[in-house]
Amino acid sequence: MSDKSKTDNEIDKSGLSRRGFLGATAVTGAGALVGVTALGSAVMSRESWAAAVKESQQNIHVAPGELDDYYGFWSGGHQGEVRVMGVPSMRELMRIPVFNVDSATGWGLTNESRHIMGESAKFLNGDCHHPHISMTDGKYDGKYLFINDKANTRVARIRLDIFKCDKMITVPNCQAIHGLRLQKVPYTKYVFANAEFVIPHPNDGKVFDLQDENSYTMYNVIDAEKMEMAFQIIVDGNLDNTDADYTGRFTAATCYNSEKAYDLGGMMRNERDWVVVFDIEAAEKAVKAGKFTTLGDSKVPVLDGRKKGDADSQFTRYIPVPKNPHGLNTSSDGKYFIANGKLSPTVSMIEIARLPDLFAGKLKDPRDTIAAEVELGLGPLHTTFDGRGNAYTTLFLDSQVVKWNMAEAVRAYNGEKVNYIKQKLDVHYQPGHIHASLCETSEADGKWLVALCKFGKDRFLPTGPLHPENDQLIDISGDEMKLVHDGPTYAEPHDCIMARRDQIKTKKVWDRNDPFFAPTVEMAKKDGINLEQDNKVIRDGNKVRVYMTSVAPVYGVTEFTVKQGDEVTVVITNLDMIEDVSHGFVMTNHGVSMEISPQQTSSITFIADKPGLHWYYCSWFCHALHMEMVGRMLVEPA
Ligand code: RUQ
Ligand code: CUA
Ligand code: CA
Repeated sequence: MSDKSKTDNEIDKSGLSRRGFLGATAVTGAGALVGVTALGSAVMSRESWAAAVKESQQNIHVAPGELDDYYGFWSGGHQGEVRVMGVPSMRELMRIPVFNVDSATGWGLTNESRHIMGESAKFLNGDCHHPHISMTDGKYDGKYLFINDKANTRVARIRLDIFKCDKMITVPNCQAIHGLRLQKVPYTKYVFANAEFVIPHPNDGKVFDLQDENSYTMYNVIDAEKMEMAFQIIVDGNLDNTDADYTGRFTAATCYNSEKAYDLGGMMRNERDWVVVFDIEAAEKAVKAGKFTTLGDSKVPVLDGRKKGDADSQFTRYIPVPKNPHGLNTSSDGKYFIANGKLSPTVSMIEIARLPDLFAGKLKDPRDTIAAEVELGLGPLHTTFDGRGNAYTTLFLDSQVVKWNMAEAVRAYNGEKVNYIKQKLDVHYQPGHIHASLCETSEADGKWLVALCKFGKDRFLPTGPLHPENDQLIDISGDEMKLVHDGPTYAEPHDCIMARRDQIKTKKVWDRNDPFFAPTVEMAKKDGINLEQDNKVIRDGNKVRVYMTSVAPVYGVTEFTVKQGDEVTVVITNLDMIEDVSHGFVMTNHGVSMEISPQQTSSITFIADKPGLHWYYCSWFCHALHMEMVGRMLVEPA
C-alpha cells in the first residue's frame, strides 16, 4: 500500500523543483548545518546588536529587591537536570537534579532519591528534553512538571510545591523517550511520551534488521497521578515530537523515519513522512473493554495503531506531511496541530476540527485535514504562539525566528494575496526550540519569547572548544519582536516552559508528613526512633543506623564508632524551622553528601571500609558557627 511507493515516485519526479533544491540542502546541510550562518546570510554583528538593544534592555531589568514575573523551567539536556530561571531577568534561581547525580543535594546518593529513581538509580546520566507543566482546563495548575529522559528511556515528575523530583518510571518495551506532552483538557490525566527508535520485538539479540512487522516503536500513555503506564500504541515509522489538543480527545506526533531506515540517506528518502494522530478516547475505551495484547513479561496493555492495508486502525490516522518533520505544536487557540517541516521550508497546519470526520471515514484523503502548508524559510523546527493569532517559528538553517499570522497564512494558501509573514528576526545561532510565555495553554499572553539557540559561537567570552548555548529573550509584546537578552547556558536546554509566578505555589519549609521521605520515617518507626527527638546509634548485625537531629550549628550526634566493613546509614532530621536554614552532611573521604532543609529528614548509606578517624561536617552555610558544625566517626579495624 502505497504511501511508500507513492512518495518514492514523487522523489523521482522532483527534478529541479524546490523540493529538489531542499533535498540538496538537506544532503550537504546534514554535515554542514552549522556553517550556514558563517557562510554569510545577513546576520548582524555582535557589536551592532549590542548597540541596538541598549534601549530595550531597560524593560527587562529586574532591580535588586524586585521579583520576576514568570518562572521558567529549562531542560538541562544531556546534563540531566531541570533549571529554574526567572523571566525576564534570566537569572538562574534553582536547579532540580533529576536524571543526574548532584553532590550538593545528594540526589542520586541519598536513600530518598534512590528510592524514587528505583532500578534506574544505577544510571548516572540522563538526557532530558521536554519539560511540561500539568494543566486543568487548558491552564497551568502548577502541580507537577514532567520531563523525559531520552538516554535511558525514562519519564520523571517534579512536584512544584517543593521543586523536587518525586516519581520516575522506565518505559518498558521501548528505546529512547523523546517527545513528551501532557493532556490539557479536562486535566492532565495522561502524560504522552514518544519512544523514538524502532526496535525488534522481542529484542533478544537475534534480530538486527527492522523491516518486518515485529519491528516497531510505540506511543506511550502514562497515568500522570500514579506515574504508571496506562497503555502503549504500536505505530508505523518512528516518533519524534508530540502535543495534545484542547478537547481532550486527540494527540498528534511527528514521524521523520517513515522509511524505517538506519542511515541518513535512507531517512531522507521519502518526500513526505507523516503526522500520526491518536484518538485517545477510542484507545481508552479499547483498553477498558480488554481489547489489547501484552508483550513478554510486561503487563502494560498494548494496542496496534498501525495502518493495516488500507483500513486504518480505530486509534490512529496517518497524515502525510513533508519532510522529516520535527516539532509538533498545538496552537493556543486550539485550532491547529502544526508540524514543522525541518527539511521542507514549510509548516503543515492540521485543522483539529476536521479530525472527527477523518476518524469517522468521512474524508477521502487524510490530507483533507490540512488547512495550509505555510512557506516560512529554511529548517523550521518548532513553533510557538502569542494568543493574538500569531505564530513564531524557528528556522534552524536561516538562524531566524519568523513571526507569521495563522489566519492570513490559511487565506494565502487558499489563493488570496496576503503577506502572512510579519517579521523575520536574526537569532544567534541555529535555533531549535522556541517558547512564548504561557503558549501551551489557552492563556498565551504574548509577552516574552525565548529562542533556544544551539550555537553561541562568538556571543560570549571564549570558554575553550566547548561553547555554551544561547537562550535569547525576545520581547513580543509589541508589533515587532525585539531581542533583549543573550543567555549563555550549559548543555543543553532543548526546551523551556514559562508560567506566571502566581501559578506556582511553593512551600518554604518541609511538611513533616511529606511522602518524599516517608520510607525513611517508616524505617525509623521500626527502629523505635522518634526522629524529632532521638539521637541514637542502632546496630543490626553489620548494619549501623545513626539517627540524629540538627539545629544550627550542631548535630545531635557528634561522635560514633563503627567497625570496618559495617554498612552505615546516617539519618538526619533538621529541626530548624526558619526559612532558608538548610544543613548538609558530608562524611569526608566516603563520597557522602546530602542536603537537609528545614524540617526535612534525609538519609544516606555507605560502607565504612577505611579504619581510622573520619570527620563529618555541615556543607550548607547555616550559621556564624557553620564551620564548627562537625562530628567524628571512628572506624575500628576489623
Ligand atoms: S527536540 S530542537 Cu528534543 Cu524538542 Cu527539537
Ligand atoms: Cu549546618 Cu552549616
Ligand atoms: Ca524521512
